Amino acid sequence: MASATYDNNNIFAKILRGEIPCQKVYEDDVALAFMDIMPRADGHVLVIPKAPSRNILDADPGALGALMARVQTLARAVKTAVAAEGVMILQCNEPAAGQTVFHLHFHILPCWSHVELRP
Ligand code: DGP
Repeated sequence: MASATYDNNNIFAKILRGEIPCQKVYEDDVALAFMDIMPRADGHVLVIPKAPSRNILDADPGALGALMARVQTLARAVKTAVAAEGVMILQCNEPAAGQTVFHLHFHILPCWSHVELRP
């Protein structure tokens, strides 16, 4: 159930429309992936659906399945690309949970046992 309406002027909607540049790493008909502008780790990538969803709470379950397949593929690729020991998938819903951009997104965060995530 939607917790709030989708705002077409959020930053990721503008990136999808090409109004704001991004460092793109992957794109297909379902998803766009690009480097996070405030990386919490080397290789921090964001994966967003092309379809408008505020967050996971209002996303279509079928569309989520297709999106998660992209997240898995990209997580594997990022882990290999930066020679990470592990990878964290982070996804926040609503301000109380740390969401700051209100278009559904998954963080792909490469991890190393000796390196802490940046705040
Ligand atoms: P969250 O707090 O989960 O809503 O994560 C939002 C992320 O989006 C945060 O890590 C910073 C990133 N971000 C915000 N604005 C931009 C932008 O204009 N470009 C890119 N590439 N990332 C952005």
